[in-house]
Amino acid sequence: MPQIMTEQSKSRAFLGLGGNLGSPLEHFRQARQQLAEHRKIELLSSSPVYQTPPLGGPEGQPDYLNAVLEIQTSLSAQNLLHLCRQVEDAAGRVREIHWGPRTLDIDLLIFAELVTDDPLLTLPHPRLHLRHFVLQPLYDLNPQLQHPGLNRTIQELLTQLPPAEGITQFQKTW
Ligand code: A4P
Ligand code: MG
Repeated sequence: MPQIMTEQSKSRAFLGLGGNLGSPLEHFRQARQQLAEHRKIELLSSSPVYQTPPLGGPEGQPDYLNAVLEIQTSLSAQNLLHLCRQVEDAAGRVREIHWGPRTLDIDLLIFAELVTDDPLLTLPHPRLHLRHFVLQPLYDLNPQLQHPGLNRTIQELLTQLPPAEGITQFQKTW
């Protein structure tokens, strides 16, 4: 009897990691491991980790670490966001102040070619094209990647921004 194909199609996605409380690099490592262990996720690559000055939020919050993961997944975008929320919670994330300090934030930056403006899940991430701390690690992974909404490459978006201030590479591999 012919085998019925049940495998769902896979999407490539880019996840932004950010954190500035506790040991963000440890939280990044744990998050990556938890995601990679999920049976519907395959980890493709990890960008270098950058140390970045805080954008917005309360005065005097510590610098952030930021990085990007590239994955392939058969999860839907909603289910992936839900999983990321669980991974944030496992890192002790507490939501108090808007853009306030956090142990771990995971944003869905790009999910396949999906473009949505749902406030619960906006894709691509609505601020990604404005932020060095997102574009630089995305550029490291794939400068020719197309932003599905703006139809520009990551390289084009990065060169449109004013020069980055205060962003340094913290660790190339982790
Ligand atoms: N949400 C909608 N679309 C998405 C998406 N594509 N990915 C909703 C993730 N979440 C998305 O998220 C708030 C709401 O966004 C959720 O209900 C989710 O359904 P949150 O993680 O609870 O809160 P947040 O991260 O504080 O809010 P927000 O507005 O997403 O903040 P951002 O844009 O992530 O910015 N400075 C530096 N240097 N580095 C940073 O990483 N991060 C922020 C937070 C500010 N300044 C920073 C950094
Ligand atoms: Mg967030």
